[in-house]
Amino acid sequence: MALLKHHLCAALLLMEFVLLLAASESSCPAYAGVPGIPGHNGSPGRDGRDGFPGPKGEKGDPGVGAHGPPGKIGPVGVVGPKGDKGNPGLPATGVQSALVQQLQSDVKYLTDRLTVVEKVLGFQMFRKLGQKYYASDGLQGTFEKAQKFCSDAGAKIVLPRSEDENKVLTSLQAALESTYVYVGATDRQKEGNFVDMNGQPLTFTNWKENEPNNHNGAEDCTVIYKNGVWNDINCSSEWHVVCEL
Ligand code: MFB
Ligand code: CA
Repeated sequence: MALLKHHLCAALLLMEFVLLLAASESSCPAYAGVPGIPGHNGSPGRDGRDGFPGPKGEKGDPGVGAHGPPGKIGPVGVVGPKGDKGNPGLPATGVQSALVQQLQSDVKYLTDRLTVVEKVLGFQMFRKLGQKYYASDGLQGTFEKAQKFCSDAGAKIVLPRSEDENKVLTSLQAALESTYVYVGATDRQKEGNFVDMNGQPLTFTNWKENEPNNHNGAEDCTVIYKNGVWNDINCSSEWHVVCEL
């Protein structure tokens, strides 16, 4: 069936072609055929050439440009007149007063500690124990020289008040490679009654056996031997100086 159709179409096309060919070559009038189906739009043409420049437009409104970078800081102004005195503050409450007092106490403590630390940093070596520092520059001298050296440094001559403090002092003594270090205990006021530099009784001692013995009747000062025991000594002999802060 399909083959028959195919042959029929082909015959019709051939017939149309023959008719058209005859119409174009003969004199008989050709009748306008039935208009064909409109063809598809052709492809767009090439761009035209640029037109002539148009007339100048009217002036535009002023633009709003982006703000430029900030300018340089101007010169310092003249100091204005002193302002009026402010109104008196409200009376502090009990809590505020207590807080202010605590803060004042804390500031004083920290200031005092800072003063001590700055003094300690002026020495070549030191040991810290609790709130105390034992410090030395390795100086040797008489008891008087030792006392003045420490006083000039804002300190006092060392005096251990416990077994622990005694051990810390001997550790510093080892670092100094020192045999004897002066300590702040004398019986210059009353023979045999050793007191501290404020004239107060000693709360801790570590006398060597058979000491103090006031050897030759001329030993009113005190030194600590490198093993930690104490001995009364002549105040004019020269030994290492350690200060206490
Ligand atoms: C004495 C001592 C004295 C002197 C003397 C050289 O001990 O008590 O202070 O150190 O030695 C034996
Ligand atoms: Ca002695």
